Amino acid sequence: MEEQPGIVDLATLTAELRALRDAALPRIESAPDLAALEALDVEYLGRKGGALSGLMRGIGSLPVEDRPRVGIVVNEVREAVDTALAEARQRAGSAALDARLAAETIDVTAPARRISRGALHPIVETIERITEIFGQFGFVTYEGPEVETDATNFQMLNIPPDHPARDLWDTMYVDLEGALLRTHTSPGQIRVMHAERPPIRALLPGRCFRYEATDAAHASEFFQVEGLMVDEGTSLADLKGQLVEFAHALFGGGTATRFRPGYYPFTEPSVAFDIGCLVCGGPGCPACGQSGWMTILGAGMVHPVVLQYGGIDPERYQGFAFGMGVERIAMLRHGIPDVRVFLDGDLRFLEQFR
Ligand code: 2NL
Repeated sequence: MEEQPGIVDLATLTAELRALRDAALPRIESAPDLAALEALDVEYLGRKGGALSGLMRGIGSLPVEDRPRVGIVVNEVREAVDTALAEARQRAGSAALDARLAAETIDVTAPARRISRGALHPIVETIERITEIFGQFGFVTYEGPEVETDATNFQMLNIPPDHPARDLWDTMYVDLEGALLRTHTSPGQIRVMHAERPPIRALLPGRCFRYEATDAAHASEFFQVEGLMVDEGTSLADLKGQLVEFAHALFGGGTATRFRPGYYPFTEPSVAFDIGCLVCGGPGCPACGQSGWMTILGAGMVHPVVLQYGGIDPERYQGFAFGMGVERIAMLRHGIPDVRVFLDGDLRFLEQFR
């Protein structure tokens, strides 16, 4: 591969060196990018196989006194090519940087893209408000399972099999012996009584299920919040005081309240708790059926049999309990006329609560 250097004289070698330089400089000048410059560097100055190295092999055949002279020319040529390469590299480098800077420009004055912000569902927001208020009275929030048993959903709540009161809850059953979808969150309270000892202040929000024909007031899935307080000497006076405070916190301090007799198998006595109609404040209103009152929850003193089923001695402890439909509360707070919108998932509805 190595070519035998031919016999050359000083003038020829000098001319060839200068020709090399004169050929290299315009090519360096017009190289398009750093990669092309790298290739030219190797082509002209490469230690092995570079054009300059090739010519320098001729130096050995010159007379000794000519060698330093040609050395000077070699250095001139190398320096000229080297300098041209360095300058061209600088230009190509800053051109590349300029191009990158131009391409990556950020306009800090451009308007920001709008962030689509989520929000709590009105059911969730209402549950949070209710648990916040009762939290201030010392109630702790618990959750129970949605698939329950006949024992905890009915029997331990003083609703035996074939009891006529079962007609009040049109139950959805699970294909598993004794299992059902809870019709209220009360079975969760039974679980709390089994897990804790008095004093108990428990709040139980959650999804419930009933086999219903759906209309503006009924859905087969809905939410409840139940409360349970068990302690020595707990009385109906405690129930009344805490529920009135709750109504004032949720609907405003001036809200009128009343208790009426009610019926539940798991409480005795049982009551219905009404607030003065928020729409009219008096009789003759379509929102409250002309009475001027709206029922917001049911409550009562926990039946002694239910305390017993919960493992609590009814001779020593008494309790009150209440339950409210979350949709109903949310509808009153936001003026929503139909329960079906809560589970439709229609963004036009949900976006109003941002
Ligand atoms: C309603 C009425 C109520 C209860 C729920 C309850 C739970 C236990 C013992 C006794 Cl473990 N009672 N819960 C009591 C009275 C009423 O709910 O209409 N809710 C929507």
